[in-house]
Amino acid sequence: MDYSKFKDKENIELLLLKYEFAKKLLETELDILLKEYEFKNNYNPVEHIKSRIKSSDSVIKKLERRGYDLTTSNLINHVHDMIGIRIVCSFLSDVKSVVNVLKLSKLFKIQDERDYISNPKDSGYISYHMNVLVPIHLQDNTEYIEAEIQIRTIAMDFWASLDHKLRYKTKKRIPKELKEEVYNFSQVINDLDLKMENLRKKMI
Ligand code: 0O2
Repeated sequence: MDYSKFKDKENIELLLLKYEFAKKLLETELDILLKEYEFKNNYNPVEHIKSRIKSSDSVIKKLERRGYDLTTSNLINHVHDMIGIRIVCSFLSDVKSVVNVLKLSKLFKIQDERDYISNPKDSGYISYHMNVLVPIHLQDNTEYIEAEIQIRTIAMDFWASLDHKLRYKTKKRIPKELKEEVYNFSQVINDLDLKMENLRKKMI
């Protein structure tokens, strides 16, 4: 992590520590909520979970791209996914179940939800995003640290990962036909998710 370009770099170490604390708390909370769900329903809707703290390179690129000075307060206010958790589910209906389970949490507050499943992005990106505030109890005060949880199916994850590699962050201008092609593949993915969901309904 290289934050030497930050104007107030002396503040960054403590801030990063707080993100680490919040990430640990959130991971444990998700583990509890999802294991309890599995126990009660005798079914695990989750294929896998990935979590990360955003790299300094990505933070700097994001702030610069949006025209913000490199300061810790801009990082707190404008980088909403310093903590990123991705929950990858098997079927479409599992995404809904997981979202509903997360809404039961008494640990974090939901700050914002973006349903890119009902309303996919123009790129074709499909996923469910939930931004939450995780309380961390420090010696003298309680602070609320933001995290972004992305919930999606394996098919959505497949498309998003390849899209990310292919073009999402490239500086090159991508021809309209290629953008359309990537978009069309997301429709194929969406169709596949619906077909798998129907199949599942017939089988259980
Ligand atoms: P990275 O490298 O994945 O971390 P915000 O983060 O809320 O300030 P934004 O873009 O308005 O900014 O929020 P949004 O749309 O919820 O997107 C946040 C994240 O969703 C992105 O983080 C990506 O991970 C993912 N995402 C959004 N749109 C696309 C897309 O078209 N293709 C792919 N593959 N992923 C997308 P970052 O920080 O941009 O990137």
